[in-house]
Amino acid sequence: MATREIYQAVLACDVNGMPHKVKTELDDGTSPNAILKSGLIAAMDEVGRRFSTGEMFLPDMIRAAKAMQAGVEALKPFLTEGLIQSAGTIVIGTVQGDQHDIGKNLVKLMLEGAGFKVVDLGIDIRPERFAAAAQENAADVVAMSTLLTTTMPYMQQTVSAIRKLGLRSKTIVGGAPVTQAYADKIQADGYAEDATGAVELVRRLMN
Ligand code: B1M
Repeated sequence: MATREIYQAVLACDVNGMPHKVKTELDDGTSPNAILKSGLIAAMDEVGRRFSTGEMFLPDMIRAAKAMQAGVEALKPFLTEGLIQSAGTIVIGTVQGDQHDIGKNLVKLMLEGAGFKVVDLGIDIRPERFAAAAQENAADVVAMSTLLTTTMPYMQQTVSAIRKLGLRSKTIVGGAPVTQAYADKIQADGYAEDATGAVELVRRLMN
């Protein structure tokens, strides 16, 4: 597999070596998407598996995440399609109680690359804060990410907080434990499985 070195570098938590490895892989002709999917994301799935089985502990998971982030940073100029015009405003964040932000940052990056203005609230965002930011920025879409099953209910509370203010912002949800069925259940306007899907979904909702 062409992306094997990148995959191994995440598992080895090689933060410093990552930018060079990504550059070498790109120079060899591997596509940025392949590096992202079969290298970086596949390795983080393996990190998660090892964490669940006790083969890897929290400090290692943090270092592996830093290596992944270094990889995403190096790929950034190649993942974006180029900013042309503001196609709309998106407020994005990771929901209350959740500190995972790698996936959320990828979604943000792809949306920016597709020409949207993205207001990134960060992590651990309370429902009222999402709603207030949607109002302040006249957001077309509010995008929520979560990786923890325990924090999924805050998505529902955020949808309610936005509706309570009578805003016209659409709501979208995503993250590993989230499904289309869950999005339907909490009456969010959409669900996307990955960052590319999020861009397609936002484009669809804004038409
Ligand atoms: Co955490 N963690 N973690 N963790 N962590 C998971 C999620 C877990 C599945 C690991 C496991 O047990 N196998 C598990 C959750 C179990 C559950 O709830 N079912 C877990 C746990 C338990 C925890 C802690 C509770 C551990 C502890 O303290 N004992 C703790 C929670 C802290 C908190 O948030 N309150 C914790 C902490 C951490 C770190 C800080 C060490 C680190 C995060 C660092 C960071 O984000 N800056 C971390 C990591 C790295 C992971 C794993 C290994 C990898 C996550 C990741 O970045 N994946 C993860 C296991 C796994 O997912 N395999 C795990 C790569 C990323 C690109 O994918 O985020 O899924 P992902 O994003 C995807 C899609 O989901 C989608 O697009 C992206 C790809 O294109 N997507 C969206 C995401 N958001 C979207 C929004 C959209 C649309 C699509 O529209 C709005």
